[in-house]
Amino acid sequence: MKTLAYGFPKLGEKREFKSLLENFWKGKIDETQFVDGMNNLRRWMVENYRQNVDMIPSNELSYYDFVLDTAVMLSAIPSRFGQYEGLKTYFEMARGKYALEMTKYFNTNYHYLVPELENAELKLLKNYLLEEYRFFKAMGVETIPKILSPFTFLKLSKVLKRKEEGPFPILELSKIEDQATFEKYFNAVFGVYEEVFKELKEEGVKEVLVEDPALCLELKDYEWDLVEEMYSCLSKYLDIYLLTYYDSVSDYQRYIKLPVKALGFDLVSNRENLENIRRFGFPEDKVLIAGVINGRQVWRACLDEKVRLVEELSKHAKDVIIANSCPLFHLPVSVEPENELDAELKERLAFAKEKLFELRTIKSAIEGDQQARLEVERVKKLLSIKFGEVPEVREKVKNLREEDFVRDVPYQERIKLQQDILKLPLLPTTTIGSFPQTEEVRRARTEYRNGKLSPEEYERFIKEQIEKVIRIQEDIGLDVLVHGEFERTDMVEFFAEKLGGIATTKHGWVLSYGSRVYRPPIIYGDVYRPEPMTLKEITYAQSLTQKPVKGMLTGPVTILNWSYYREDIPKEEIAYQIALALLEEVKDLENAGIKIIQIDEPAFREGAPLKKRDWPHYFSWAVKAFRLCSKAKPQTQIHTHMCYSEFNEVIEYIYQMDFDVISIEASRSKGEILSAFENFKGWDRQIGIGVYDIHSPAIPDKNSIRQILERAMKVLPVELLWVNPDCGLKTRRWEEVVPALKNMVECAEELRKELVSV
Ligand code: THG
Ligand code: ZN
Repeated sequence: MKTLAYGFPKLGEKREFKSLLENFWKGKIDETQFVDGMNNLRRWMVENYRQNVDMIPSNELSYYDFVLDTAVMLSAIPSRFGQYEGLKTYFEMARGKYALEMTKYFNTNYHYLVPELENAELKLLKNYLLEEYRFFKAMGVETIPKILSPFTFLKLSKVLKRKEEGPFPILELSKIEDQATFEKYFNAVFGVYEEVFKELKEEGVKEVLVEDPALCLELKDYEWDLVEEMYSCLSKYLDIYLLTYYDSVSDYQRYIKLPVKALGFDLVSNRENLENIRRFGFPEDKVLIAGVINGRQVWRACLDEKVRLVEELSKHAKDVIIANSCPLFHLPVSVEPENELDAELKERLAFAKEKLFELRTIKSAIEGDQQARLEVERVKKLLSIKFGEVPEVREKVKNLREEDFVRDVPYQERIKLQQDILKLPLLPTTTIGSFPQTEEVRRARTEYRNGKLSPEEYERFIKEQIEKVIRIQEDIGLDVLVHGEFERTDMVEFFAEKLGGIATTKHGWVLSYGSRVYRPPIIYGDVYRPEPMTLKEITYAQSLTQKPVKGMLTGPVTILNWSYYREDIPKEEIAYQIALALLEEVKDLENAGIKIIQIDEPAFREGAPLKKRDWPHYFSWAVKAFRLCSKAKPQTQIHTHMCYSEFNEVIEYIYQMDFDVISIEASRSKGEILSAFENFKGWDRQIGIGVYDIHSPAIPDKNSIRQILERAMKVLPVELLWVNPDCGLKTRRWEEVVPALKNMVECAEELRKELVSV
């Protein structure tokens, strides 16, 4: 019996990955220093594997995103980037002015860059697998190159439908929906993979790890046909170890017949894979990769159960490999440095390093190792003790009734009451909430945390920042203001720190995209609000201006989806607990005279399971959780915000959330999101289509903003439109933000004048 692990976090113990990238971008280090640093990280990752598991993957350290690497490997480089010139082009594609679109990888908070296929002429540009294999081989380490499958690659890609020239070329991209297009690109992509595999074989490589999570989506027959064809051809070159994750495979019968050496199963996301193995058996001639250690949650595994599970699987399969259930990069590196965590909680946690150790322990215990057996027993006892219960919270959730999820007055009536109070112009302008988190702001927060600034001094500092940002917004001429969120680190972490039942870490960083990191909080117990969370800052901001200031909250679904969460109660119950805590905040804000409350739900879509048949259940509670926390007075205008997801397919559910206004990120895929509203019969909610991409440092000119607004006006009545950037501005600099917003406001004013004079 062997162990395998994959997807170990590349971030490094001290976020070295982030520093290397950012220093390289700033020109503080040159390419040689950059590559040397990255090679150190590569060795460190492999060393972690080597100490614990038998099979070691390579090609796991992408300089930005592994989907982008796959696109580069295939030379799928849109023509606007010109000839590929190494890292320069690579980072242009990732974060340049006309960068690729970014979206979430399946149902996770990891963002990948969406490959854009302009045509089906692809060739092998860079064999990353071979390069990395050689790198480790030279050190005397035998690794198994890992790659995304051609199939999943295509499921994540978009093809170019139409290009609209103009000051800002608008691209109409769409997922591949029809068989002919799919086959055309499949053949092209597949041809390059054959070459990659051929080169590996010539190098003496025997095995390859192929990640194919798209096999957990509901697929069409022709898609399965292509997958079969693909593996029967690729298997001629190398032994394929197939990995699927985030859900059960969608067609067990077809999956187990794939002509590969080993078949991987996620055995923690739900019970379906296991039930299928039990019911239908497992082919004799294949290896079963048992994903038993959860790569997405931080809980220590009940090793006893895992040992028994692997033993059971060994009865079905001749050969079993013990593995993690999905990539480990959803986890921080190690629990060890978390000195400030409650000891009882810390003991229950396992991050990436500890998960590797768990894999090793399971194997050793099965092989009869005495020490491992003692560890299994110790963990079993530890986990049997209950933790973090608050009976009142349970009671409140149990007593919820249908009317708690419904606002008292329907939208068409509410909107009149709201407009009587707010008196907003046509095309009202606003921002999403955060303003630049400057060095000064970060420093003040750090100094406050380590006691260098007293609470009074810190409060004074935040108040100064709020006053400054209110004046700036008034100068720019925005209609609805925000307080800037200077007191907040991350939009989820901030609330997690204030809520009971949720812990935050000090070093638990996880990559979100590129070099951007966040620390997912840990929901370990029943959630409640000990005291108001945002009231002081918002009401202070409102006291400084006649214009409405939005109260800013993060929604229950997002707090839940961007945190690790307990698994002993249903996810929906946790969502309702958080929603009830947020509702208390909404009421406090209303009572303090706040007229608009924005409850952001950027993770609303990504929480959806992979299979559409599971969507009704997920969205039913996700919608309800939002409605529960947003049951405000009819006069209070409820906004929400979403970004970096594929929204089109879930627009019906978004509508059911019953907000008054939504702002939605769309800068890189406007055509697509607008067509969703076009196709939606009876869409009546106000909507702010992001008019520029905050992800890029470029300052949008008035023409490009106007182009987007005019497009939106063709699809939606102008009365419904708001004007805003596509996301929060915290990662931008003031020098970029002020001129960008000025252009935006001027553009809205010009359009207003023209519309009135017609
Ligand atoms: N918070 C969380 N998840 C998110 C977002 C967020 N997911 C989607 C979306 N926003 C994009 N993700 C991020 C994540 C991190 C950052 C920006 C966008 C970011 N992080 C700082 C950094 O990497 O420098 C954190 C540094 C710090 O606080 O010290 O800017 O907003 N949970
Ligand atoms: Zn956003």
